[in-house]
Amino acid sequence: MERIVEPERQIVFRVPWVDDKGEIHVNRGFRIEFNSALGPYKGGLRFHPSVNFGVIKFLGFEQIFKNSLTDLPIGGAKGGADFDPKGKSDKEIMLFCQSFMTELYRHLGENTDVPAGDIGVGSREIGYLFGQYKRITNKFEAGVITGKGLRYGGSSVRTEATGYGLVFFVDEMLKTINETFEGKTCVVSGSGNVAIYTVEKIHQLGGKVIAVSDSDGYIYDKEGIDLDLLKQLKEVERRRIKDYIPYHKQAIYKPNGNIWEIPCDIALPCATQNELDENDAESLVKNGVIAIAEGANMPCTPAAIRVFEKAKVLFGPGKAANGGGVATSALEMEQNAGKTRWDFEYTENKLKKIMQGIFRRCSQAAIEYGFPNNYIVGAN
Ligand code: NDP
Ligand code: 2IT
Repeated sequence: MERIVEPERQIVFRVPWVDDKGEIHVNRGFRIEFNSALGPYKGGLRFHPSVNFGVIKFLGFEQIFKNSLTDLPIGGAKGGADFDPKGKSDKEIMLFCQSFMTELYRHLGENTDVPAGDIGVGSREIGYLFGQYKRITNKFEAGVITGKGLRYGGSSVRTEATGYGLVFFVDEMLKTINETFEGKTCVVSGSGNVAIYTVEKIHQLGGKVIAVSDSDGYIYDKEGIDLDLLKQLKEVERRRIKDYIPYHKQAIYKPNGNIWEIPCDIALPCATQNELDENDAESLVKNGVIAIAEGANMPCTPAAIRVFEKAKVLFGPGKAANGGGVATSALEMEQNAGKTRWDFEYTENKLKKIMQGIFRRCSQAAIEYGFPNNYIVGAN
């Protein structure tokens, strides 16, 4: 315990950048290289104003165990900055990413430390970060960062991986009670990368997602979320979730609304930490929820988890259920090392097998230690 709770290395640095008006700003950058027992440090970068040492540390600590559960050769890390990407122009984002990498590059390497995305960091940011690494080092070292664009070393399915993987994991949990996604009503919080591809896979498997959210509120669409519109609004136009409403008369927007009050069979928190508390858990249980799984990192508070445990509903902890993202990052590293590219179907199949493996390991460990069906104990 003493050795694992102490990060191997903690890096904190200044990130100065110039906005479109010519004003200089200074943000704080972090990289916590927590553990390299199993492979190079691996984990995402988060750009969000709430980022501080504590946030990056808990994420990095979780990442050690998540990565080891995938059974792939990756150590644990996390990083980011207290930078707020909201409302910034492409140029401002680019200048920030370049400045961030101008300091971070010296700590990275395909066999040393390999970042990826997280909240506020998607393929646009990864592209700027990778480009700056390439300029400074004069090396096309593709395996130094994952989540790259498909034309310069990215892996197919990486964009979809966390959401798809989450749904594959839940599908395995449902099998234990002879259930499937077919006909199930689902609520997914957030409307970013993880949420969008969670919705996509649920719809492919015959379930219906009736609500998604952002930090301003949620939308409820009894007809089921219009996925093409959601992608257009969030991925292409970078707009807010309330902008869904003018396109669908039956949909309702609740500013500051609590998404967990909506009755559903399956609840999947996919936004951020501590977004589902004890009261939320009680209302989900009262409304007959059968399964909850964490797409986000630690979205359920400890008190909420106790409510789910008491009610004996299926619960998939994040370090197991959302491991599909980092697992597919490891597949991207494997393709980069082999200078090769796999197609979508092949890669998705690999992801599905990895998620089934994670589930099996959690399930078997839970039995072995006398807590059958407790996937938290199993994962830990
Ligand atoms: P995105 O930036 O793509 O989306 C984040 C979503 O969560 C947005 O809808 C955002 O709303 C909402 N959100 C973020 N912070 C808050 C907050 N403080 N309060 C309320 N809502 C918030 O990030 P991802 O989808 O990539 O990440 C979502 C979660 O999944 C995170 O916990 C992340 O650590 C985890 N995760 C991500 C993986 C990945 O591969 N991307 C892998 C495994 C886990 P708004 O736009 O209003 O901020
Ligand atoms: O929390 C996570 O697992 C991620 N943000 C993905 C990390 C990665 O290296 O792909």
